[in-house]
Amino acid sequence: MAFLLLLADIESKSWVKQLKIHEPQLDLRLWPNTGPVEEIDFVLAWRPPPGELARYPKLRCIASLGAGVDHLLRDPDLPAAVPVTRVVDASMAQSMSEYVVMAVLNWCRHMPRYARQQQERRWQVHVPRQASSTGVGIMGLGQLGGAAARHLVALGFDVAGWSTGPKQIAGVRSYIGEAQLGAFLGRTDILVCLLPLTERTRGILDARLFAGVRPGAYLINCARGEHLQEADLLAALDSGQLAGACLDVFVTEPLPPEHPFWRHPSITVTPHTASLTHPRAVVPRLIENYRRVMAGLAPLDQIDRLRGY
Ligand code: OXD
Repeated sequence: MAFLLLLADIESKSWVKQLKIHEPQLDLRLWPNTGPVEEIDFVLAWRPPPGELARYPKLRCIASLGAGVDHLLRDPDLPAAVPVTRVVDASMAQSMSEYVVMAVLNWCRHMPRYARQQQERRWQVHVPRQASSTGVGIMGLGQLGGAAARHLVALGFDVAGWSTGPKQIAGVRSYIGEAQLGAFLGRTDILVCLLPLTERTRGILDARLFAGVRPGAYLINCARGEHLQEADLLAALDSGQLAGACLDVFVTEPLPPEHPFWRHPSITVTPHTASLTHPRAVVPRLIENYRRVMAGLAPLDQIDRLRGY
């Protein structure tokens, strides 16, 4: 009945501490020191090497350490019959909303320009963009996108969302599927990507999409780097169709020093920090799931593998 912590590029110390607080008897193994593989029942994973999870023959649950599960589903050898769960946590939704609100307000209040002006000691006023006449379009209205949309509505923005199915969020106009994508983009001044990464959404932030938004629009991507066609963003910025972008996620992380995004005057880069998973917040639910699985019950927060999230 062992619990494996398999974190490829994350510090494990605070996870171990919280797991031990909430389940003192836990037989906790720290990858790669797994002990006999047939003893592992439950794994909490972040970016495991492909093929690794197929090595545990008695696995009963694979828990993603984040809200996203693309880092698990891209493994062709992921054991087919083992349930996969993701983190569903109010503090992550709050944190993501704060990031999106920060980026939206930064743009509306011209903060990237003022940062440049400060370097030059230049005093020049730019008229703030008004919330009520700024169309914010959120792609993905799940737990994170829905929370961000509510915060922006509360600030008075003209908010719409685009998703695969209809969503009812007060004050948010809902657009559905490919058929309504054009109408959704056509009213968008600030495009926010909070989609899950699936085969259908990979590369979705491309030239065609950028051509559909209002001229001079702003892009905020805090989903996955693979949603974005990087060359198409650079071209849209060059042509002026997009006026700027705030990016938290990248195809290659850490973003390589030679990458053009670092030095681009219209791009703000943050290091995948929009919404971090806090062990203290999410370990109680993980332990609840561990106990459920050990008792022969289905875990909570399971994803649908066919849908991809
Ligand atoms: C997540 C992330 O998936 O932080 O939670 O990227």
